Amino acid sequence: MNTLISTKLFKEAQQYIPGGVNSPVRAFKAVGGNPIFIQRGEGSKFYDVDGNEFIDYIGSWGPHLFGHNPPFIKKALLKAVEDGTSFGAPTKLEVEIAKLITELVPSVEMVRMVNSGTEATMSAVRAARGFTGKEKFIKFEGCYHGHADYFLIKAGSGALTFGVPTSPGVTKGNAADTLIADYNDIDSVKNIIHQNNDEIAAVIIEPIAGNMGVVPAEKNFLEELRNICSEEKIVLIFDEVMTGFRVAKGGAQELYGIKPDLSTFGKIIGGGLPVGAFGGKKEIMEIIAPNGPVYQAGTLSGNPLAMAAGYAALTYIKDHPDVYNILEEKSAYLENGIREALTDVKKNYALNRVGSMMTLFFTEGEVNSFKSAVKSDTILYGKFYSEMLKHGIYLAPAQFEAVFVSTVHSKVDLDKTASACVEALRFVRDKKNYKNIF
Ligand code: KE4
Repeated sequence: MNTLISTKLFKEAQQYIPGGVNSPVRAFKAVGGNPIFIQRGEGSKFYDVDGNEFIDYIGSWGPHLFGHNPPFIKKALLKAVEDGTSFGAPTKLEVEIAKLITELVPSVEMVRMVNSGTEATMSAVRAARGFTGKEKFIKFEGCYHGHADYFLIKAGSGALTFGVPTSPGVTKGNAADTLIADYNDIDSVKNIIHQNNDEIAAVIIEPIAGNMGVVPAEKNFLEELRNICSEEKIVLIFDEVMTGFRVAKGGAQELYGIKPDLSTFGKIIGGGLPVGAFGGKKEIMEIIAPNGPVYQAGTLSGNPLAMAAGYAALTYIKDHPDVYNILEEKSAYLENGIREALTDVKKNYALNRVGSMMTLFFTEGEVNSFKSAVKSDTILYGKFYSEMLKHGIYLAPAQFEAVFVSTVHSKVDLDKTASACVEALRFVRDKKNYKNIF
């Protein structure tokens, strides 16, 4: 595969941008080789600057539920830009999208738009602290909630990929208020609550973890978590930045039938533009400035272009509830193809899927916790990744991530992916000294 222009661009990029990328996971450090630079996307595919075509399964890390550049989002954006890009004053569309989110996600009575998932989770924890007057909060090892200081303690996603789950630059003071529990282990939560008598403002969790790879919460675990938070007057925050509008119209909370006190969103609600949101119980959200004393702000929050793209995406979901049946059918078909490939190479790797998000872990046996997820052979994954790339399949360039199926991945795409999977798994199996390949 010719990647000359990408290689040249990457060399130049590294002179001006840390690591040559604007977000670490894009750098291919976890899988070896150089990142490819993308020229354009269309439907289930995108094309790099050297003209190579790829079936894309990261979909910008989740936003592209309908593939790249869906006509109805493009149309909404082109119309919006005629009126200007940003005003720094309220607009009608902000009211419309807020109403629509509260309609699609019943636990959300009031919502504030922000510009990223990090801003959403950061603001949600601040709201919980302001509402309860307490300072500590619980997160789970392997969950990633963006890069705000107090989340970068035993975090997932890129922090885990690069082996720095607890980042330098995060102060001891910040870390002191972040308490770490074990995912799917309710006793670890109970112990922390018992040890920190009445000092805990919130629990934040990915109800379906995507950032240690896909690891769904067990239903009884989430139910017990909900009950404990209610009893202890701890704000339960579902971080649905990845799962919101991805796994169901109402997100993971709809699948589990559990109502959090606050929820955070991102990705899909921006239709590919920078958007995040946090919302939930009115009694909590009313504490946010300018109504209440908890300050939270953003120059471009509710930006007209981002709102136009997000509103078009959410309106499509509202008007086409069969979207999730289509996603389930395509994703189950792909899962089946990958399982057949695993049978072909006689490997029992864990393949976790919820709806249209999934992860193939290079470890045998069940992956239902952080500890089991990190048993994966990341070097083997990296070699598999590179082989799949050669076959024109673009997966997440890191083991501890999710891949995403869109409504526009065709049967031809899925069949091509499954057969590439057979070839890549055979190659990795037969390459005895794969460790020396990079
Ligand atoms: P952003 O600040 O990157 O928009 O969102 C942070 C975030 C918060 N919560 C969850 C559950 C998330 O998955 C994310 C971001 N996801 C990663 C992918 N694992 C973004 C990719 C990247 O960091 O470049």
